[in-house]
Amino acid sequence: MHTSHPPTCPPRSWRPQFLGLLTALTTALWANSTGATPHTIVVTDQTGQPAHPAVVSVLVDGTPARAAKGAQGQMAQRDKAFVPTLLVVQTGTPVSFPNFDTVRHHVYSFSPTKPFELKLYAGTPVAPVVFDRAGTATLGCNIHDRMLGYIHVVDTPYFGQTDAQGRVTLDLPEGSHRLRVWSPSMGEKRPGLAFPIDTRTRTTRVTLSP
Ligand SMILES: [Cu+2]
Repeated sequence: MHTSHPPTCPPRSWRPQFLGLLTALTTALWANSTGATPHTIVVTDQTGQPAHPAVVSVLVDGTPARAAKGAQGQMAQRDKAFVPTLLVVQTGTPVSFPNFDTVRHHVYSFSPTKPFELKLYAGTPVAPVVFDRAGTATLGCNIHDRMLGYIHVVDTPYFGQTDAQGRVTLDLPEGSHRLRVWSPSMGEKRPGLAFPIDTRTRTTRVTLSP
């Protein structure tokens, strides 16, 4: 008797390869379904100190530049200051400007990214301001000269701000992407510095040149 297997059963020698393929497929599917892996970016300034505050954004091919419907941001005014001092949003995000002070504010920006003016108001202006171009808007108040804030607008949903140690961790899709770092010290005219980033490593360290 030589028919130890039914005719449909593959020869014994095929099985390890088949199992290997199955494992590879399962791994690929698992990676796709989990989507993103945490990646830490560490930013240092030219003096070797942690860069803070700094905005980190990662451009991933195939990702929509504009924010999904429902995105929103908030730039409050509290104790005659912008809170937060630096807000990062994705392109197309409406931002509200609630005033939590008892005095009125008159917020404006002359920046080409988004020139606007919210005339003397208390409470929250009815309409939010939509930030529809990437770049940086410097904010001021006509009443309080010392008020200074920034809204940095990025063409990607992958962004964050460094902490006091100059670190930020983002969940990124696997692959090679483009990293951009901007800090208020660069001024609103500069888009930020570009660096390569690859998720095969867990950490990317970058230094800001002058
Ligand atoms: Cu004010």
